[in-house]
Amino acid sequence: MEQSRIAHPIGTALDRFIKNNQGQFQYASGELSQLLRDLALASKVVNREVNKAGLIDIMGPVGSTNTTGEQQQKLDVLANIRFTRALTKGGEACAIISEETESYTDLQNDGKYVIAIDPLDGSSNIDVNVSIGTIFSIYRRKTPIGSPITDEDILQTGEEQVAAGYILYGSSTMLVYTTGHGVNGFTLEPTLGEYVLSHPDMTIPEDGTTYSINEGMANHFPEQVKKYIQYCKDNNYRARYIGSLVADFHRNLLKGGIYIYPSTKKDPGGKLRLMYECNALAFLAEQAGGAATDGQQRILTIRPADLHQRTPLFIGSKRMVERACGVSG
Ligand code: AHM
Ligand code: MG
Repeated sequence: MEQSRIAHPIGTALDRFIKNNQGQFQYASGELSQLLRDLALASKVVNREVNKAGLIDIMGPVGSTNTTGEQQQKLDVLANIRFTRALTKGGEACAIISEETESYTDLQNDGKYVIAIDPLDGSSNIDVNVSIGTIFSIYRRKTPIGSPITDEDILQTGEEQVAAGYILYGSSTMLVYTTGHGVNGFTLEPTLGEYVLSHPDMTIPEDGTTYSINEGMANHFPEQVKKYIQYCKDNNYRARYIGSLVADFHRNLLKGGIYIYPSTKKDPGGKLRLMYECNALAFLAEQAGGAATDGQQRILTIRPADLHQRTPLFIGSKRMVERACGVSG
């Protein structure tokens, strides 16, 4: 039987919140809680590095390229190391799928969870002091412990996530996550080094007037998307595009709005990655009362064929997503 939600006052520390809500989780073990704590701890270390990036020589490209041919930034690499280390030490995760590694990492332990992570998303913003984020998805492993990890464990659909979230390194640092029982946001109190509950039970407005899209590419968008952008303009909507998915998503979650990265002539399959960028945000969006699709189907129902698979993304306020996809209006 599902445990009823415990009301928590603003200011509750993340650790306490996780502990008190442990019973909501159907597997009723402390392991998921520990996993969330490991991710939170690693994010504090990454946050420290992000914040001092201007002071020491860790900015700029590291010289290698990642799996999708983009140049890796030093902070991307560092963030990947920090999260991988925390998850390895923690022992609850048996495998990690990361934007920064070609194949998944088999941690060769008895962990029950598979993590998909974009350790530092918004790489073009790292060098220019603009908000960036970490995105994570948590799955149960499917195969028995002790047997080799297989595609069945790795290539799960978004619907199979047991928890997901992001960390936004912005004007303040926030951790927002869901375990399928609503969405809660925590702000890092820098002097205490603690995440405290600041945004309980987050819901996204059903409709909004802000649209976020890289409009410079409009000539290459599908007709339906061009039509929707025109609709936004005709209705004097606000255009807001940071170019950091977590930051754009977070603003729209709080205020109402839509983020679109459609297919383009250059990237017919879209640009964003299903497994470690879109699925987590889609889970959060739906939990907050919003929607996330690829234009036709719910993001969470797409069966990945590849770790680094891309997808178009329409995400945010429900009415806006429906209209942008031509379902209404
Ligand atoms: P990245 O994984 O290389 O950082 O790319 C993902 C980012 C998203 O955060 C952002 O919304 C999008 O790419 C911006 O792309 P563009 O510069 O094409 O508008
Ligand atoms: Mg990314």
